[in-house]
Amino acid sequence: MRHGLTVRIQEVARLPRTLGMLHASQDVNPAGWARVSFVRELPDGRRFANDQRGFLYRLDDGTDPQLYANFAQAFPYAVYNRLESGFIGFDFHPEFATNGLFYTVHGEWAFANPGELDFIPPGYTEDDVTHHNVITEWRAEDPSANTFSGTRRELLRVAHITANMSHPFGYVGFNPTAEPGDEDYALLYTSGSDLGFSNGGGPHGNNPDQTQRLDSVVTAILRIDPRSPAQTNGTKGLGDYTIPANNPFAGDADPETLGEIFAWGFRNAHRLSWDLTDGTMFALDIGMNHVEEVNIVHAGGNYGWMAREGIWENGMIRPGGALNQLYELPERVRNGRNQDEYIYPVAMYDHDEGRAISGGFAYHGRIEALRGKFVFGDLSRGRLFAADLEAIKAADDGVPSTTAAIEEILLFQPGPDGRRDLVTFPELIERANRAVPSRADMHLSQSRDGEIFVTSRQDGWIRMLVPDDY
Ligand SMILES: [Ca+2]
Repeated sequence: MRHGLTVRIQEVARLPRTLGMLHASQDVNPAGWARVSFVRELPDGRRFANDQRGFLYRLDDGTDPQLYANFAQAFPYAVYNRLESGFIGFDFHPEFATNGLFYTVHGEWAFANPGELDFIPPGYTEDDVTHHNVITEWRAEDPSANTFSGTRRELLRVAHITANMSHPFGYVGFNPTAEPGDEDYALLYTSGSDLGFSNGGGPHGNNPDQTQRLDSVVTAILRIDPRSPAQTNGTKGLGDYTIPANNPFAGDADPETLGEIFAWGFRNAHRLSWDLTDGTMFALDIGMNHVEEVNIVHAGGNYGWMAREGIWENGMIRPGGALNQLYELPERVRNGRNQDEYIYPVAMYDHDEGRAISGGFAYHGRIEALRGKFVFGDLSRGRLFAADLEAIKAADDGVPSTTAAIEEILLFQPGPDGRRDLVTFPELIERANRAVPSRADMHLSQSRDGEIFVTSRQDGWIRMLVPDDY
């Protein structure tokens, strides 16, 4: 891996301390100051961030956190003891300023839960359900108000079957490049997650039969029109939303395919993003024991899990095989002479370099060194990487063996006498928390003008990558 890039990182805001708020047994990281996972900005310039322990903050002047909505209070069954848990993610409707709509995703305990499930993975019953995955629409009475007051409506509730709430629904978001009148405008995307049917534990984990099927939301990125069919007169999905008529399986007249599926075959594509210049859609997919993936998403595409991991066959689909095994593809498939039914990653790295891929964005902002690159990171180790966007897009060629090269982004802070003091992301967390973090828990978000926020679920800080002379 090349080590040529050095970029300045700058503190922007720290969310309020919620350490100790939950009982230690119900908190995946009791030592964390606050658990930030998303920063989102509105067209009017307002900035928001979440603490997964259950709070949505607005950041006045971009830096001063003030409580906007108490999510924890609204959802008494929410689970907080997994990495992706609590108040996992949120996004605002592109017309939030007038309609007051925003969307959240979270997980709940199934025990004594009165919620009505819209979908149980094939072959299971209510008795097998351990957790619920829930997507909610909120409507602010006054979108310009400083604190939320309004109503909410449940869009979708999907059963989790494995013992742990591993790889739950972990993302909601809108394509920021879609304009009114575009096919993609105001359609809500979800993560593509295997709901733990890989290593989620219990008697129903390690189950390849729950993947590679179109009659299930497991592993699929969904694309929905969040409006109720009562409002649109369109086709109802599994939950209280409308199936977009242009979705790849919406008009196939096949009752065995779900119309809300946009693309499928992901293990845990927990972050999606769009190149703000040309609308290319990316999915960052966390691998099993070996390969972390950057994918370019095409409607109707099958990205391989649990049959493929990176550009290898995963051993789990072989008789007597295991999740941690990889097998070389036949040479004629690897070099693209004979294409199979899967779409392969455009960039990847293995577990010598990291453990779990974080978010990633096509960068066209103010930092010269990063312009024209795809910037992403490793969630667990807190390393930042880049690959040339041109190479990433060229690798979207149907040939598994062609992928873009990756280089590491080193971070610095200005020292005395104009010195550049190199610092790692885990070191920044250690300084903030005065303790060595067990993991970086690093997430990336993007500002409306294309700059990159770097946050941590360990220290509650929101930082930004900034130009040298910031
Ligand atoms: Ca390729």
